[in-house]
Amino acid sequence: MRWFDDFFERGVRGVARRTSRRSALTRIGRLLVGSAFVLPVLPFDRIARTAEAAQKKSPPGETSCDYWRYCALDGYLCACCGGSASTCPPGTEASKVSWIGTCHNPHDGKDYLVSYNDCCGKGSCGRCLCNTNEGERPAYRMGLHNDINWCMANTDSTMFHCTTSVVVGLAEKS
Ligand code: ABN
Repeated sequence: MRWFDDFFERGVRGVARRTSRRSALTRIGRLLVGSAFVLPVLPFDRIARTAEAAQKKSPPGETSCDYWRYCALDGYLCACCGGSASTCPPGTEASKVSWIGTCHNPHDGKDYLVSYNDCCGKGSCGRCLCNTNEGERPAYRMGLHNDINWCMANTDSTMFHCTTSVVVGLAEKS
């Protein structure tokens, strides 16, 4: 194997003779400076990252079905109909009866009891229909049933307009 060692030794010595340490450092330096100019203009996926950051900054608001308080809702959001998440629009009144849900608030990690009231007295609002239905039960559990016009119990008008969601308090742990 002596010839093998000699062969490589000659090769390595040849390269060392032809390249000075200074020229090697110059080349490495050029490479580093070049990449500092080139890398920032490469087409990285900046748009996706910007959208992701924007989403993190603004959690779903009152006009989005994903707003945490709307987890067991079936109806048009009153926040899209001239009212707010918890108040009926002018000219309508809250249903005398309501159904309830238990929703998880991602901001404090707790579960809350939420009361859903239909707002009555005008025809269907028709905006922001949400059907989240978490924990919803058929009509044999009326307090958890949402697929019904709860305005039917009101005396002035039984017309359904939209639905509000009112946080009642912390949910009891089962
Ligand atoms: N509770 C909302 C609703 C109203 C009318 C019909 C179905 C559901």
